[in-house]
Amino acid sequence: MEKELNEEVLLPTDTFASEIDAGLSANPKAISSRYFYDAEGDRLFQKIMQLDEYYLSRAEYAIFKEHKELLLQYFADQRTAFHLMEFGAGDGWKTKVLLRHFIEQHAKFDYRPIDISGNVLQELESSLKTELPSLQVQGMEGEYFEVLNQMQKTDGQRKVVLFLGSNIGNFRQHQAISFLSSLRASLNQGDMVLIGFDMKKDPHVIRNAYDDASGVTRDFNMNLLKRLNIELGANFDLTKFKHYQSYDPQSGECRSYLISLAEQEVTMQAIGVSYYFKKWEPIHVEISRKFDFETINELAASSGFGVVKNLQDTDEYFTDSLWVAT
Ligand code: AVI
Repeated sequence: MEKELNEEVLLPTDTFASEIDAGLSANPKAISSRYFYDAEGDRLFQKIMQLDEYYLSRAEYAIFKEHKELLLQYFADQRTAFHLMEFGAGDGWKTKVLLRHFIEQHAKFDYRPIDISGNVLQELESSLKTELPSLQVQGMEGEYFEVLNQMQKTDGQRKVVLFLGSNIGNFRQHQAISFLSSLRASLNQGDMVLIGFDMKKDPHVIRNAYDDASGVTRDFNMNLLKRLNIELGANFDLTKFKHYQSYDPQSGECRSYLISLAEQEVTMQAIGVSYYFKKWEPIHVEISRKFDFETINELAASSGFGVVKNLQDTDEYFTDSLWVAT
């Protein structure tokens, strides 16, 4: 049954409502994947990361286990003190491999996870307090670049920024270049970034990762419609949409769609608008790009970085690429 609307729900005060409206009024229809992540979306994404089919997190974890010594050598070149910053750290499962090793080696660093959610930061900080009590942690709430820009003004210490999990794959090439160029503008020459890239591979392996047998990824995508029902007073009938995944091995684009199973009209009370769907009409909801070294080099060069080292897992499924700001 649909959640009853309250007054708060009906107020389209943010860009959320207007972006959804623009996306559903467009042809073809599209909604940004950043709207997946309400509390339920966060919970489902945690579940995805534990799926057998979703190899990405395990591959990056294996890279950190294997190469933590080397990473510390690069990060703390000549035993320089550094700030280890992380964009969107989540529960820090992978990063803790590095943090633990750096502490054991008495590296001079502090850890500064950056997130727009104060709750995420609090949970991470409290788990770190228990697991790594001697670690200096300073969670920084806010937009990524705002936080970095503030630090640039006050602090000359080297920064190393982690952007893991192939989050970069959720951007198109021009968006990725613009994001990375903004990142570069917030850094000083010699600062470093470590970026996780999911690589092109057997297309079946990729498709399975985004269309798992137990249907968690389907629920993750469908949750977007639930979110619109709850927060914007929409009346999506979830039985009239299905999740569909495609992968194009040439472009490396893995795409997620929600497909309308019937001709139908959906109304969104928060904006007082109805949207018409043809039978089989898709809403494009996510792009998860897969990379090769050529594209990684092009991204670095176009955004003001030089590639220092590419680290891979033994299957060569995933690359953590270490760049320096030039
Ligand atoms: C967050 N991002 C890197 C994930 C990905 O692989 O594109 C989101 C995701 N979507 C479906 N499964 C996982």
